[in-house]
Parts: sequence; structure tokens; C-alpha cells
Amino acid sequence: MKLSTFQLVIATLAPLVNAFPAAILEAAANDPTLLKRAEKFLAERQAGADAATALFEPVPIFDAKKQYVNVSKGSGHEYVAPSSSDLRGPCPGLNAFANHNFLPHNGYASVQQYVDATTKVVGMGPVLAIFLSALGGALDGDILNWSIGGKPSLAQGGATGILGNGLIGSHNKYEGDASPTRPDLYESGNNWKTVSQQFQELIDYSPGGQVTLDSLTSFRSHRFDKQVANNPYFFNGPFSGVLVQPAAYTFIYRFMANHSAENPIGLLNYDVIQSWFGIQGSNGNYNAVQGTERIPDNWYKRAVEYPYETTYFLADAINAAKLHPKFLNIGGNTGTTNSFTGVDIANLTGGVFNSGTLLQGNNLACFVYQLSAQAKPDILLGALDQLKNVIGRVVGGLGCPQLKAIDQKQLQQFPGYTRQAVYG
Ligand code: HEM
Ligand SMILES: *[C@@H]1O[C@H](CO)[C@@H](O)[C@H](O)[C@H]1NC(C)=O
Ligand SMILES: *[C@@H]1O[C@H](CO)[C@@H](O)[C@H](O)[C@H]1NC(C)=O
Ligand SMILES: *[C@@H]1O[C@H](CO)[C@@H](O)[C@H](O)[C@H]1NC(C)=O
Ligand SMILES: CC(=O)N[C@H]1CO[C@H](CO)[C@@H](O)[C@@H]1O
Repeated sequence: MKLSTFQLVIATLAPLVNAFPAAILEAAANDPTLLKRAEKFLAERQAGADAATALFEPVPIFDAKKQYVNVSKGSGHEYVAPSSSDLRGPCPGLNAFANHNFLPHNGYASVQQYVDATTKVVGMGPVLAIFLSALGGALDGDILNWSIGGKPSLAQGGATGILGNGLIGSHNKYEGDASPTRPDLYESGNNWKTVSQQFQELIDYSPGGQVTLDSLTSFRSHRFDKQVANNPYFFNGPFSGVLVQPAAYTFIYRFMANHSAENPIGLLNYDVIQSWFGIQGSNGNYNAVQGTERIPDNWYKRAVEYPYETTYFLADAINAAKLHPKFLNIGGNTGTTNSFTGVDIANLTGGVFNSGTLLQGNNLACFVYQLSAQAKPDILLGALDQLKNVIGRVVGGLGCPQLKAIDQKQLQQFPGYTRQAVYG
């Protein structure tokens, strides 16, 4: 049986090959019809930002029963608008989960609840879910619980959350600049309210009625340039910029698209993305209504056989960086617009990593995961241990060179890094 196309794709993404669904590949190899479909599919998808799809979803799968997410009346997960005391923030996915009671409606939840919701509702891979959720506890909460918005009140159980400023309060740690629909904190004074005009631009970058991974990558490039040109304090952080920023774009397609037998990889039309982002009106007249993020009725999540795991996400991030190498430029403007200055990654990491080899092997994965722990220099000792365990699980097996510390001095030349956020 000839598997040349598979082998070619696998060769180019060798370090990620552990994640390849071997059982599915084997099934395809023994079924000529399936093999033909898979090879055609791979050939179509080998080029461009969407190349990772070929590796991680080699054979189209759709199972309506398994993928249907029931949010109709009586399901217990119908949409309920947030009250004024419910916490909501920069993440439309988590806001929608809370609006549908897949997370506590008040927006303050435990790490376990985040893991359960993200894996169950949209098919996030368990390792990625644990990593992102535990990091939320370490960066924005009191380890066990954290808020998707701002600081929880005492009544919401926030008594122990001394460091718990939530996702809104995590600028440069979790939350960063050049987001798809949210403004930059130091340009606009908030980092979480949906900007209708930015949503319109996302749609303008996605002509023909569909938002695709490619259109989102082009839009990201535009957003990056636009913020360099407009925000004197623009900062592309080692973790918030290099790892979280790609998630803010790829999650839109990977987690919000609707799935069907005809479109097993996902189709994200304007209606569906509007619902997830809480946008009223139509193309040309969009109006973001804060807090109304909603899972569409009659919506089908990604195939359960193909969870969006760390490896898949990294392959998407690497493909995007190959198309637009600036995404990996750590640094920022120096107090005026268009003054972007990059830091040397070798200097930042004491020579452990360098920009020339960041896209090779597991280097990017090693770099960003280890950097995540550095995102909070003021981290509590206990939190650091917890976080190290989680990172150990992700990094384990990658054979990473050990990053001991980063040279904070390298980042201190950027006012967008040193400036203190003030939260109301
Ligand atoms: C525990 C899991 C998650 C965590 C910790 C998390 C955290 C965050 C954070 C910190 C941001 C702000 C990033 C920025 O500044 O641009 C963000 C944005 C975003 N998140 Fe999440 N998120 C999670 C799960 C999800 C899920 C499941 C989805 C999709 C259903 C999602 C979709 C998005 C999107 C689309 C944005 C960008 C919003 C915009 O600016 O337009 N996230 N998330
Ligand atoms: C969705 O949930 C509602 C309420 O429990 C139920 O009546 C309906 O049959 C469910 N739909 C499907 C397709 O399971
Ligand atoms: C998802 O796709 C199916 C099949 O085409 C369709 O019946 C359903 O209405 C779609 N859901 C949404 C929310 O667009
Ligand atoms: C960065 O490293 C190079 C050598 O690799 C050195 O010449 C340079 O002075 C360093 N820059 C800073 C700011 O430390
Ligand atoms: C207030 C609150 O939600 N506390 C929770 C924090 O997380 C632990 C562990 O999951 C829960 O037991 C608490 O109820």
C-alpha cells in the first residue's frame, strides 16, 4: 500500500508525529476508498496555514450524535444572559460557556471545571485543557479557582483570591496585544470589550461568507501591523504574544466552526461566528452587545476522534509563523508608534534558544511552555510548583533544553512591558 503523501507530510512535521492518530492511518491504509479520500484531502491541504489539518485529521469523520451540542430549552444549557454581577472578560469561548452554564454562570470556576467544559463542549485536547486551565489558576487566580473576567467579589467566593484579578487583570501574563476583536489595554484603556469595527475587519478579511484558518492568519498579520502603527506601547510578549496570540486566532476556527458530513473539518459562516462573539446586525452594520456570547442552536463540535491537542495547536502556530515570521518577534514599540524593536532570543534566554532555530524540532514548544512559568515573576512558590508539574507533563518527552530564567532586563526597555495596569 502506497502512503507517499502521508509520509511526506509526516516528514515535514516530524517532531509532532507522536500525536498522529496511528489507528486511523492504519484503517485508511487498509481501505482503498478511504485512502483515496485521505490522499486527496492531504494533497489539497499541504500548502498554506491550514497544513496541520492534513496531519491531525487525515480522514474525514462526522458523527452527528456524538458531535451535537444541545443548548435547546430544557437541556440545562440554554442561553441565559449574564447579570451585572456575573464576571465576563476577553475570552468569548469562556464567556459563552458561562452563559450556557457549562461553567458557573457567575464566571468564577475551578481548574477542574475549566478542563471539563473545554474538553466536553468544543473538543479541546485534555493536555492543552489542563495546561491552559492550570495556568489560569497560577496567573490569574488562587491556584484552584480563577475568574474569566475581573476580580471576583467575596460573595462569589473570591475571599482567598488575593492575586485573583482574573483574565482581565492578566495583561502581559495571559492577555496580550493585537487580539482579534479586543483592543490593546494601553491604547484603549480596556483589554476585553468587543470592538464592532475589529469584528467587521475580521469579516472583511474573510470574503465569500466563510471565516477560514487562512483568513484568520491574514487578519492576524494585519492586526499585528496595525497595532505597531497605532499603539505606542504595543508589546509582543514571550508568552502572551508567542503562544496566546495564535490561540486567540486559531481557536476561532478550530473551536467555533460548525461540523457536518459535508464539512467534517468545519465550516465557519458569518452567522455562527456572530453568535459566538455576541454580535448583532449584519455585514456592514455589526454591533457588539457586550456579554451576549452564545453557542449557536443546532451546532456540531469537532469530531471527538480529533481533539485539538497541544501538538495540533503548535503545528497551527508554527505554520502561521512560517507565513509571517514577525509573529515570533518578541519586543515592542518604545513609546512612539512604528518603533518596534525586537529582543534577541539568545540574549533573553541566556543562549538556550535562538531565533534561527526556533522553528526547528521541538524548540518552539520547549520555548513557549517554559516561558509560561516566567510570565509571572511574582508567582507564589506553591503556584510555581503546581505549574511546574503541569508544564512538566507537557514538556516531558520533548527533550527540551532547560531554561533556568529569562533576562527580564531585555524586556524592560519596553514601556508596554514595564507599565503597570490599573484595574478598577
Ligand atoms: C481554559 C481555557 C481557556 C483559557 C485559559 C482562555 C484564555 C483566554 C485569554 C487570556 C484570552 C485573551 C487573549 C488575548 O489577549 O488576545 C482569550 C481570548 C480568546 N479566546 Fe480563550 N481561553 C480558553 C478557552 C477558549 C475556548 C474553548 C475558546 C473557543 C471556544 C476560546 C476562544 C478565544 C478567542 C476567539 C479569543 C480571542 C478574542 C478576541 O480578541 O477576539 N478560548 N482566551
Ligand atoms: C435536546 O434537549 C432537549 C431538552 O432536554 C430534548 O427535548 C431534545 O430531544 C434534545 N435534542 C437531542 C437531539 O438530543
Ligand atoms: C451545522 O451544519 C448542519 C449541517 O449542514 C446544519 O444542519 C446546521 O444548521 C448547522 N448549524 C449551524 C449553527 O449553522
Ligand atoms: C546579546 O548577545 C550578544 C552576543 O550574542 C552580545 O554581543 C550583546 O551585547 C548582547 N546584548 C545584550 C543587550 O545583552
Ligand atoms: C469559590 C469556589 O468556587 N471554590 C472552589 C475552588 O476550587 C475547589 C476545588 O475544585 C472547590 O472545591 C471550591 O468549591
